[in-house]
Amino acid sequence: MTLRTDWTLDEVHAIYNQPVLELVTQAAAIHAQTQATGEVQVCTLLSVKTGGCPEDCAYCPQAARYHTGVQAHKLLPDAEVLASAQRAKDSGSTRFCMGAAWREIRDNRDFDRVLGMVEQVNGLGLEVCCTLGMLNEYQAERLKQAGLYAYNHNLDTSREKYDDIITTRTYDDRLNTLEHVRKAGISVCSGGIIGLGETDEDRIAMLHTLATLPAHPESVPVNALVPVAGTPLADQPRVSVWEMLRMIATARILMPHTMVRLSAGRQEMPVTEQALCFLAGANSIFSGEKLLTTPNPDFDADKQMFALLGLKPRKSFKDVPEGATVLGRTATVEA
Ligand code: SAM
Ligand code: DTB
Ligand code: SF4
Repeated sequence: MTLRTDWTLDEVHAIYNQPVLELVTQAAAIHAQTQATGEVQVCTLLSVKTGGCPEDCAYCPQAARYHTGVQAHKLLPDAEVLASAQRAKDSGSTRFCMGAAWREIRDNRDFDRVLGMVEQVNGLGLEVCCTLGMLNEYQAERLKQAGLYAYNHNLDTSREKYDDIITTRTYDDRLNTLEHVRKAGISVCSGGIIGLGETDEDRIAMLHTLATLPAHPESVPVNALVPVAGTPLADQPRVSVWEMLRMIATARILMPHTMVRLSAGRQEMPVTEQALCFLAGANSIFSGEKLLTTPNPDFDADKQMFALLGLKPRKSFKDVPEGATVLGRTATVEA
């Protein structure tokens, strides 16, 4: 299937606004053509540095300016991070993503320590991902050298809606970071959140921006807002499964080879709703009892769901040719 990065806004509009079951059917067909249906990537998150963030992201429990009761802590000790990565691996996770409540990476001792963590987690045979805020080309290069596989940096919403949600940085800052990640040869993970009070037009515009980047992100997380008391968005109504389905299915149609991740919001979703999301083309989840600071289904719950739905976990480094050596290790390691 040819990958298109020249989608027009009108085309995205037409795809997104189809009757929902037709949209899901179309996405399911593309999913079957381009992906191993029945395989779901299992990723685990760890907040290595929590809270006290200077940014004003209206959804975020870790922004210092909101009083959310999140217990802030400094960068975790290496041993704690490594033990957590080992637990994730033992529970069947293949990607481990370390998050820090930073506005941007600074060239300091904490960054040096994160580079060491990346190296150690990579040594466990896990795909290592980080989400550390904005970065420059040189920092991206250092992460790559340390063995980083993917970097998560979300657009979050449309350019038009952005200023209502975050004022402490711009949409172009976000896009520049993605460019630095791409340039360093790191796998790009970028998506957004729905339920922030945005319109369908905003959702369409965000998907259009992602699908018309110079290359599609290798993974696109679709988060449902987890409303957290103390944040400006605490009283937002929860998004419905129909809204998630439209986002996931449209992302699948626009970016057929991308991993589409059913991300935040699963804790509140019955298995029947999650099943529809897999049908619509989602093929990745976060598993483990916590996302960064909020609850998430644990490994056992997800194992039961996989058994019920006949899903199996995707192997790590699958998008790398079999036998190729990546960062000093041979691809297609343990499932
Ligand atoms: N500080 C870094 C940054 O902003 O890029 C990395 C961590 S930040 C918490 C990572 C992403 O988590 C955000 O871009 C946002 O998409 C998502 N997120 C944060 N709070 C959320 C919430 N309450 N509900 C859903 N997603 C959320
Ligand atoms: C992403 O798109 N979602 C994850 C991950 N990337 C970093 C984070 C979700 C955070 C939800 C709120 C919390 O647990 O603090
Ligand atoms: Fe800070 Fe990231 Fe939360 Fe924004 S989303 S407040 S940058 S931790």
